[in-house]
Amino acid sequence: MSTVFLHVGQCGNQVGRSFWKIANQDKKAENSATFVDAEKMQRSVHVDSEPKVVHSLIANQRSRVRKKNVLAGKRGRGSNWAMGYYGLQSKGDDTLVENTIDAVRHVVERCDSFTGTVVMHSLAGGTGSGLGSRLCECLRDEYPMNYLLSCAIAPFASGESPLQHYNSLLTLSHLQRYCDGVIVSYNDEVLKRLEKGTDRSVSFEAVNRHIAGSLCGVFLPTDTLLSKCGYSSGQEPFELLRAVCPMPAHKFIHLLHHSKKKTSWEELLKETLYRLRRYDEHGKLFSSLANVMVARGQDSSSINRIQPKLKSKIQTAYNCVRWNPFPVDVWTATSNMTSTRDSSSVTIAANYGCCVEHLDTVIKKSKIMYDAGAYLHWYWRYGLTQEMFDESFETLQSTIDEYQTALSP
Ligand SMILES: Nc1nc2c(ncn2[C@@H]2O[C@H](COP(=O)(O)OP(=O)(O)OP(=O)(O)O)[C@@H](O)[C@H]2O)c(=O)[nH]1
Ligand SMILES: [Mg+2]
Repeated sequence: MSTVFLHVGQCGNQVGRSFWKIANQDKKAENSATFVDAEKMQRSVHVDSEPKVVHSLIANQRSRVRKKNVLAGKRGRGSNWAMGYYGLQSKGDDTLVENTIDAVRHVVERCDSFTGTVVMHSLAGGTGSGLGSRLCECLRDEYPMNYLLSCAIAPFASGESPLQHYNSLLTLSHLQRYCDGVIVSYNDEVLKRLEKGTDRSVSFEAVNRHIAGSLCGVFLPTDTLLSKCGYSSGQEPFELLRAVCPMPAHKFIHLLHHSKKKTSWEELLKETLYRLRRYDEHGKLFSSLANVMVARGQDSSSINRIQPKLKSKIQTAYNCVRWNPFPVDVWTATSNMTSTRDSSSVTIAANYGCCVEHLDTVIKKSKIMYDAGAYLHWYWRYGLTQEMFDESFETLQSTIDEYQTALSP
């Protein structure tokens, strides 16, 4: 089973670079048709509206990216969702969508069995958000029976761009409509975690390594899902959806990842859960619909003995809903490439209530600007209509309502 990875915009490609650095070191991933083709080249497509970042991916001789899977436009989309979604018709940059879908099609044709697409992109950049949304829409249309999973990066809350709330609103509502699952990584949350215990400033590269480590934590092959003959059939990215998305309308997945050298699994889990945000800003406990814990490290098979204890700790920390009789699944892998040598890692994927807080903030901040008519002319100029904006507000609000019903005790 094979997956195609699509990296969109600067952020999607930079996080992608860190992701592949880890994935390409994992022996099981290297031999799994999920990630690479018969010639060991990545099953990945890289697109940006400007050339610098994507072209640097193939500058390296040992790069496993196929040159024809790298697509670049002529100029960036100015942090404007509408410009990314509709493209620059008059500037000869209008073929980016078609060319990207063509490139994905060629990668799909090289797969014996194509399972689905993983899209990595930011929620705030014009390309990552607008072109990312458009590509998800086209992929759903082109491959209606295959999985579509978005890995989206949420911007820092303290204003990077005045358009970031609109862009997040429009993108999140598109992802809710067209994707089967949406893993949201929050730049603020990752930065805060990495800053703890250090007085040095944390680089974007370190943030990307952490995000990539958590994605690899759940995507790389596990021993739990190996076939009987010991071959990885590569179910992980989409088996995750089966495990943590018990209802089709509840698609938002949160990742918590921690690694350490030489420690017991109980201790590692304790330290991981210590990093979990359990309460919202009003002091109300978040809840979770379903979780998967992936433990990676040499003696991970020893976990079987203590599984019930670990599951119970996760169930309590995440305040899992009562109606789900199996709210925690555990997968293990003996190899751990997500961090330094000899370390073990725990990654927990959860369909967690913190997404409601994020969606609610995006709606509220966008609504204040929208009602004042602020910055809207930038969106009308590139073809966005008022109906699309109104639909996006409605889609996100009904997502929140559905979550609140499912999460209520
Ligand atoms: N974690 C992480 N976030 C990034 C990175 N680069 C940009 N971002 C975030 O992504 C958002 C900006 O998106 P970009 O990916 O730079 O923009 P783009 O998709 O290329 O779109 P345009 O440049 O507007 O055409 C901001 O919220 C940044 O904080 C990165 O390498 N890592
Ligand atoms: Mg850019």
